[in-house]
Amino acid sequence: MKTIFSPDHELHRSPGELILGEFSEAFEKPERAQLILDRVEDVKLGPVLPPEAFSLEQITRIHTPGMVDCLKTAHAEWLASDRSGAAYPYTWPARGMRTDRVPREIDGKLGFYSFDCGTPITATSWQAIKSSADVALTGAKLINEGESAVFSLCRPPGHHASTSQFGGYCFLNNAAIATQKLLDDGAKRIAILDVDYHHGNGTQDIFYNRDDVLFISLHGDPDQEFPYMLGFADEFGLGKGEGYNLNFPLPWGTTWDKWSAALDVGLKRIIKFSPDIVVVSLGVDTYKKDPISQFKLEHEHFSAMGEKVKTLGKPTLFVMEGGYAVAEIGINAVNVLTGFEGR
Ligand code: SP5
Ligand code: ZN
Repeated sequence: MKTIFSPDHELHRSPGELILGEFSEAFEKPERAQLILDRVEDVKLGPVLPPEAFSLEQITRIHTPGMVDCLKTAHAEWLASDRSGAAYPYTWPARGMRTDRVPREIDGKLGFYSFDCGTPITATSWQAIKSSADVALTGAKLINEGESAVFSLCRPPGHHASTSQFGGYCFLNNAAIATQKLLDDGAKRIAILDVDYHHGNGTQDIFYNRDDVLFISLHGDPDQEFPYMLGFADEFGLGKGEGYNLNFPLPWGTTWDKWSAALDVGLKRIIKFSPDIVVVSLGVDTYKKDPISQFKLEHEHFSAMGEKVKTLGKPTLFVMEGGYAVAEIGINAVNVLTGFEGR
């Protein structure tokens, strides 16, 4: 299958994040995408193509113009307020506070448009963020043109980003943006299968009241794991979206047996939905050696995962999300794709 990739991802490099009370090296780093690309080339997955540049209108189909503008201008405003380094939010609208007005000052604005402090914006981040969305959109375009499967090697990732808040290493929701384009170009129903270790809170929220997008997510139980405040089993969707959201929160230590049993239930729901296209939010932080995660999947399980997704028999867009066991990230991510291809 074709891979879409842009070296622009290197323009986003987080200087660090708060982990266990310490400011530590960021887990979400450029080497991740490079090592996945190396593996794509090693196994000869197929041609590697650059993304096309899409208009911002395709992005504001999902995200608010205010949020997009913040991502674009935050770092310049940060510097203009006599700061240096990357722009980090540090305060957020808490219960009882106003969310009907956008703060004017940069610290307020960063808090308004984000939900954590692990997702800093550097001087060149926007170019990487925009390219990552273009990588997903180009994948969507190729699916529309008849490809049966495409790998959008996105970085930075996207599934934590909602319509108006970035966080969890994510700025724009690449999978949601691609999904909306597929619908805009004629698809009637899309299923998003999110296999990242973390709940795709942004994607869920974006499509929560819609019945044209089925969102299925397998992830660390939010009682134990980031993002803590969404991703429970009783979240089924709202309004006409009721019944089109399905979460499988799983405990620390989950092995392939339990994980794949949940996947099988999710796949059955997808079959019943009968989507035109499947979008996979492909995180490989379920790997047993992932430094921030607690599932126990092994290399061969990623191949088996791809084989199972293939049984749906639908055009499939794979959108890269998380995975932080950097040395083995290429094997794990590409095993899903070669498993899908039956090789
Ligand atoms: C796209 C994606 O996978 N985002 C994940 C964001 C997770 N951010 C919170 C990380 C918390 C790490 N917990 C500490 C474990 C250190 N051993
Ligand atoms: Zn993750």
